[in-house]
Amino acid sequence: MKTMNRRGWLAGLLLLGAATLLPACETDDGHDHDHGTTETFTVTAAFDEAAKVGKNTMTVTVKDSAGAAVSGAAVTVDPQMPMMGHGSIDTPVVTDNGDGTYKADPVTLQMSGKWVITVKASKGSGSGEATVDQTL
Ligand SMILES: [Cu+2]
Repeated sequence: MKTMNRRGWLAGLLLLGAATLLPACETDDGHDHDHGTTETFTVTAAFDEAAKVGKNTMTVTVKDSAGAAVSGAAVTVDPQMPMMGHGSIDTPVVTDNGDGTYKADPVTLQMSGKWVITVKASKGSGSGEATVDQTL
């Protein structure tokens, strides 16, 4: 009798454990069917006006693999002069326009020569990157 009761109690405990674990698994599966995979965003970037030595602005566009605009992404713009091994004196501030485009300001290219601007965007499991070559 005692053994039966203990087994019953243990079985109940196991069921309780399974019941509490199950909803978490279902929520996780239902939330993201591509769990563990990544999506590639298409990232494009262009200067708003002809690039010059000094402060510029750029507009970045982010689209998902279906071509839909991606707003709310984390976007970074990093101008570098690879031949000289230095970057910009300013870190561009990126503002979300809310329509899949982002404004980067200032994109400061403080000297003439070859610049490579690396633009990265990520949101959730998606990410993308673009580089813009600009010689001044
Ligand atoms: Cu330089």
